[in-house]
Amino acid sequence: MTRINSVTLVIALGVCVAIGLPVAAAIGLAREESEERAESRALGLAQVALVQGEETGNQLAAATDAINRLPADRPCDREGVDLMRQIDLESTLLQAVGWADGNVMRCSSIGGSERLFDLGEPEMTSSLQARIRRNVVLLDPSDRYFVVQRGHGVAVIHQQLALSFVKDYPSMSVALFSKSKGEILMQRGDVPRRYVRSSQLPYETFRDGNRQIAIVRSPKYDIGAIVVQSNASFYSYVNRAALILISIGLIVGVFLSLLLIDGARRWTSWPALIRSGLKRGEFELHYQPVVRLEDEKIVGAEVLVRWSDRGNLRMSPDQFIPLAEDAGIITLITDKVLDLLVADAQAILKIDPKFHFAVNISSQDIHRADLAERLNFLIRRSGLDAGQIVVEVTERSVVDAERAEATLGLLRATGVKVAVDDFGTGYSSLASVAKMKLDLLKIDKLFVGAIGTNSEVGRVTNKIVDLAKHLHLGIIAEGIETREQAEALRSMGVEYGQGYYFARPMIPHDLLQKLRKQRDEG
Ligand code: G
Ligand code: G
Ligand code: MN
Repeated sequence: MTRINSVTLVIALGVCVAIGLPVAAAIGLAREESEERAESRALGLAQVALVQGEETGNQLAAATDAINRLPADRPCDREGVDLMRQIDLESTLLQAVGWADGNVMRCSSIGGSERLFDLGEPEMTSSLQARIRRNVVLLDPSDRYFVVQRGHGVAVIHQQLALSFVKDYPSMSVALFSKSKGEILMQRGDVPRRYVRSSQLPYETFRDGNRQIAIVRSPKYDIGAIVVQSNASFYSYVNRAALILISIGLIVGVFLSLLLIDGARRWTSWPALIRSGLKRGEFELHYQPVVRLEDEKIVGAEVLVRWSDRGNLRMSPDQFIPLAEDAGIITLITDKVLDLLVADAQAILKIDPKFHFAVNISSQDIHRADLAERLNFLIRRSGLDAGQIVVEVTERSVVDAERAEATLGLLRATGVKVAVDDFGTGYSSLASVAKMKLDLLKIDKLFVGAIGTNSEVGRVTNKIVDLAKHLHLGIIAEGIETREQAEALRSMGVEYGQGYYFARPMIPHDLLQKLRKQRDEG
């Protein structure tokens, strides 16, 4: 038990490691790759911002040049305002244009010549003599505009228009700055001023803690663009993904471990339960009558073990027989069956002294040295003739080993008959069965069920019967459920039959009653 548990633990750990390691490795790689990517991505975005800034500069220069060409004595007459509206319409990055004298915009594309706007003092003057105001209120008091003035020409840019593309990158901050002043002109997100370094380099990238910074500078205008990729939030995405993946890995690991532990527990405790069930007498025998097809008289029975606790079936033999085989304790069950048979047989023999018993044994029983001895014991104690005992071996167990041949030889020397059970469901050829010098062949219910179905299997049934007769093997057909099947088998020359059509497996009491009735009817 403890050994199994530690084995289970090791397997469970192995499963966790097997799942956890690749996940962790994948995340490590993703993280490394994401650092490289952060750099090139930030640089690329800074480039985009700069191109946008330069294009704004181009439109601004063209607009202010045109406005500056207006006659200085009457810039705000109809032609002047029409020109401004025309420029406004045609420019994609300018919100409005106007003509200013000092700090007062006398006419504009938005206010015509009627409305004046006080622009306030310029905050800075660029190296190209552009006067810059960053927070001008125009029509709506809640909006702030970026206003550039060259001579009399004024161009209005919405604070964030030039940078609007970054809204698609939530972990990114971007700014346009003045190269000569080191001042931030406009920004989206938060770009600390200290990152805006003065340098002649066209571009540079650097890291600050877990932030990736990229700067590009315009060769044409007094502007540069800076992008701050806040890796913290970028990595928090990676970390979140990692967390999810690792959790999934762990959950799967734990789940698999539980399955393993559960499996191991079954594996360890079922044999224990079977052992204690054997000790407590929870096993009993049922008997399924075997009839002679010719007259449908019961001539014997297949002995079928049942595991029940005070009448309640604990587990079907289809389940516990394989479990016992895996655990290597099937021989204990076989011994129990033989013991129980000694007790049951005596009463049966009193009614029918020639009654046959067919006992199922497993492939492990065949490899026992003491099987023949156990059968001899049964013979002595029960008063049965050896020839009244049929040992049913499965097809696979007789064909696979040389040792099987030796044991079967010993068995036949005691005089018991040997039958191949479930014939046709294994892999053996009839020829290899013939070599084993068996006595009987049990045709599996699969073939019996196919009788009259005009199927391939149905035709094989005929062949098996023919070959068995050719090899002088007796035949028992099992799983007979209908009169048609019984008749068809009889007409093929099959001697014995077994199945629900005649009788189901029954307790000894019922078998005795049936046999008494048969005897009394003559
Ligand atoms: O009738 P039943 O459902 O019991 O049969 C289920 C399976 O269990 C069949 O394949 C049958 O051969 C097998 N079986 C029944 N009793 C025994 C037994 O005592 N020993 C072995 N080895 N198999 C048995
Ligand atoms: O493997 P073996 O032949 O020992 O198994 C016999 C099994 O076949 C038992 O489970 C028994 O209950 C079952 N059995 C017996 N007669 C019939 C039958 O007529 N039809 C079906 N389907 N099963 C049967
Ligand atoms: Mn059987």
